[in-house]
Amino acid sequence: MTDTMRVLVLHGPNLNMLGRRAPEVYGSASLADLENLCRSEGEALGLEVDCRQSNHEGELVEWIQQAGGVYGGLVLNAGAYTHTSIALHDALEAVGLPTIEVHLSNIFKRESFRHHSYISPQAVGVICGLGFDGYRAALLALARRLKGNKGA
Ligand code: CA2
Repeated sequence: MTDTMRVLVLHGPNLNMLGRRAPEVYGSASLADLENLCRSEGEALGLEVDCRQSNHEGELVEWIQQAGGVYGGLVLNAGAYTHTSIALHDALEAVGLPTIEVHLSNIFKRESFRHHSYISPQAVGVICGLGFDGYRAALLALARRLKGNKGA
């Protein structure tokens, strides 16, 4: 498979806790369930999907930097770093890969500090509030884009 049809799904801090706490906000399925869904949805779309999670900002920065030339695109749920991290913004700008920002919850229905994202200006699109379906939509959009269809 060419690098263009590889997608890296990145999860930021605390998303390893999915399914263990706060099911009313994030659902009851685990991060492993979500990663399995991403891999199988990706396969159906002709994508090879790798998934990683970190609680450390610098590690996420390094993974984004290293994704250049290896992956065709990124799906990024940066967790709370979404709202704080200029470093992630700059890493996305530097790598230049098409990135779809995803949030499980509708960040605009929540506290005002979640309404601003440092990721969005670097993303081709943003999806929030759809739970796991947001990842399905992100992978579909990336697959279509990587195959040369930019949105029609
Ligand atoms: O809705 C999302 O996907 C978020 O990116 C999740 C982040 C939050 O800081 C963002 O504002 C929106 C938090 C992830 C924490 O995940 C947990 C899962 C289970 C239990 C506790 C935390």
